[in-house]
Amino acid sequence: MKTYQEDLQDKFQNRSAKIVILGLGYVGLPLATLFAESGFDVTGVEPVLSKVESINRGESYIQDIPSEKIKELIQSGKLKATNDFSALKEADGVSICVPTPLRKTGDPDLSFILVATDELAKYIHPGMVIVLESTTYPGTTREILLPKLTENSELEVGEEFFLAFSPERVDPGREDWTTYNTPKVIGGITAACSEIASFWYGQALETVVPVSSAESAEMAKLLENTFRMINIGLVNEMAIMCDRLGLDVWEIIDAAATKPFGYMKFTPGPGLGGHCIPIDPLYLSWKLKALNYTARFIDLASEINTEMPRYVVKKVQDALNEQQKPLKGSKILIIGTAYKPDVDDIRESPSLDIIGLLRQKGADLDYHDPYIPTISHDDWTLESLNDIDEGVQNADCVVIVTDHSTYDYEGILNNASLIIDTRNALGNAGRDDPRVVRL
Ligand code: SAJ
Repeated sequence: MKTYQEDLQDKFQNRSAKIVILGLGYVGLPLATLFAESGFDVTGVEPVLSKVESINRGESYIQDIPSEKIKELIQSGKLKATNDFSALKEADGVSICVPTPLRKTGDPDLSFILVATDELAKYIHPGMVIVLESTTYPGTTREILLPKLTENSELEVGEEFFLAFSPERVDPGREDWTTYNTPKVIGGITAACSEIASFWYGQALETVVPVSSAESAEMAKLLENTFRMINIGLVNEMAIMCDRLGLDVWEIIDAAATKPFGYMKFTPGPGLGGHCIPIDPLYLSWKLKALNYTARFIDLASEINTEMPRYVVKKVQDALNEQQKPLKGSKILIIGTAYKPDVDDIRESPSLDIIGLLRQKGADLDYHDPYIPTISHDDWTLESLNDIDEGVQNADCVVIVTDHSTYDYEGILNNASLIIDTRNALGNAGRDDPRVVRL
């Protein structure tokens, strides 16, 4: 008589295992297509009906996944989408890829994980592997998911069902490192959980990195993104210090980056955007606060990064002041509003704070972003300008907030009367031009 683990191993090996992905966002959809391409029957459970219908029509809404790939997998029957959680009834392998944002209070918002887990608890059965991918604080898998999954089922974890954590490492817009070839860390509640979850993912991903526990996998992800957030905070503070010293932070960063070892280049900016880097570390500091420990590096970096939009607005105010122009009533054009170059995502983007602050000070605002046609935030709504050249010519001050690669920076420089370049997008041409102020 085979154990459940052995039976699952066979099903993963011969592709008869049924896969369900909870959440078809920038993590879940690429993962679903990868498992489907590797031969599994995959069902994506997505609560937003318009997304379900889009997938079933063979249309992708995720930048990194072409519609042709979705269409092919839908037509082959390998992939389908639904908003009905009962698809879990037949599932052998389940990946949970739901958002883990922050509440307004700054505390972790696990509501999406709780909904997914409650639905899973209805359909859990012997011989099921469940992998949580959503970034969260160490202990979530064991302390939150495990009790909910066993309270009514009395199933034995590591024997009858298997539970693990595997951090998503999707970098939206990146083409060199994809869901397939980015090494995947996986840690289970028990050794058997690590083994079977790693075996499953190893059927579709290039490299799987098993670790000893779910907590190790949860913490590895937080280390990765906290590392990033703190180093960005450091380099933002370097920009502030260089400004005080009258030094060119961009030249200094480039000089430091010539060191071939022991250094990693980060660049200052108008603040920290995206749904990962500004948020993930706060899950860690929140957890440690509950253990009476203050994660000082995280708190300080978060404070500096959060202050950068205000720092940029002061640069705008001071530069207009030099031209005897009050900020109030001045025409300001924000160039680039997405949270980073060449993506169509505006979540947590510093442009939102910069626009809000400039509006509060009475500036007459426009923005241009080819990826972001309209922005509704707090109490304001703006549409992207169509004609950037006209916008640049009419503006008293242009603020480059996101340096999309599609912009004609030479043209912007030639047509503008004043530019605040928060990304050094103009390079040395900006350094030598009196109309350009850099961070
Ligand atoms: N930023 C800076 N200076 C830098 C780097 C980034 O100001 O030197 C800003 C960006 O403009 C952006 C924010 O920080 O507003 C986040 O940038 P990011 O490059 O970290 O981009 P993300 O948020 O897409 O980060 C993703 C992360 N992926 C996941 O969390 C799954 C991260 O782990 C990756 O390391 C990162 O992509 C990457 O390598 O690009």
